Amino acid sequence: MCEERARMLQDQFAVSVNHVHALAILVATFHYEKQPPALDQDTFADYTARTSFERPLLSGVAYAQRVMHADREAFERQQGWIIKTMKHEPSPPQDEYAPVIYSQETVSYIEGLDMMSGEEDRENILRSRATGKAVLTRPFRLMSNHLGVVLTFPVYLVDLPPDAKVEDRVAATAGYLGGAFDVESLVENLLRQLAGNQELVVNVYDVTNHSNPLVMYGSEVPLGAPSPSHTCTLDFGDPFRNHHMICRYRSEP
Ligand code: WA2
Repeated sequence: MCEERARMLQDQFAVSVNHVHALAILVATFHYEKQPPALDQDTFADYTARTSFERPLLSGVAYAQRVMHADREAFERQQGWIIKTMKHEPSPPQDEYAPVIYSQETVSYIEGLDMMSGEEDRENILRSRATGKAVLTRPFRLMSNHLGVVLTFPVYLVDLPPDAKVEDRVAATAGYLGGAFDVESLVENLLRQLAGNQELVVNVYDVTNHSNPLVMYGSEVPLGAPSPSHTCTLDFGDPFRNHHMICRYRSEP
């Protein structure tokens, strides 16, 4: 029963990641490879709303553009708003910023915010552009106040070979396409649909640091409790992170 739940969660995670990958290509194609850009907030909001069924575990997706400090004034003048921090204060001067310019309506509250102003989001942005791959944060409280993780794909201005050097990747970075896995509410919905759900307690942990497992889903039973349990490994597609699921019966049958 644990294995079945782990596979189901992993599969829904994988299809969501694949679709965010396609959205990163959509931004590269229509925002950067067309002159003038053939994408705007309304089009992005409409397309992401109509394709949200493809991303069952994501509460919303957004695109944050890379803005260097020297270009900040021109960017703000062109946009008609100023870059704010994730605490909703005007951003103090930084070397560079990652303000959200396109967002799905479900996460419209991150519009205009510098995603580099949050520790977890910032680390994700830096790791995604250095590797060219999809990356995940550790579990943390999202701005929705739900426990979850953020997924980030880099968008580059030019096509890069798979073995491109980190400095070339950073130099070619246009922005970041990402979304929030609202694990707390969307995984709850997923597991509720399964038979025998009342008897089984499911917990998911980020075990990247083995001596400090982080709860990603559930909290009712502490890790290492003496009752019999089953552990399944999960692969969410970021080789830097390790996850597993622990299932146990609520009470002895
Ligand atoms: N999206 C939604 N809610 C959040 C969040 C986030 N990040 N961070 C904290 N709460 C646009 O990596 C780029 C999305 C970040 C992408």
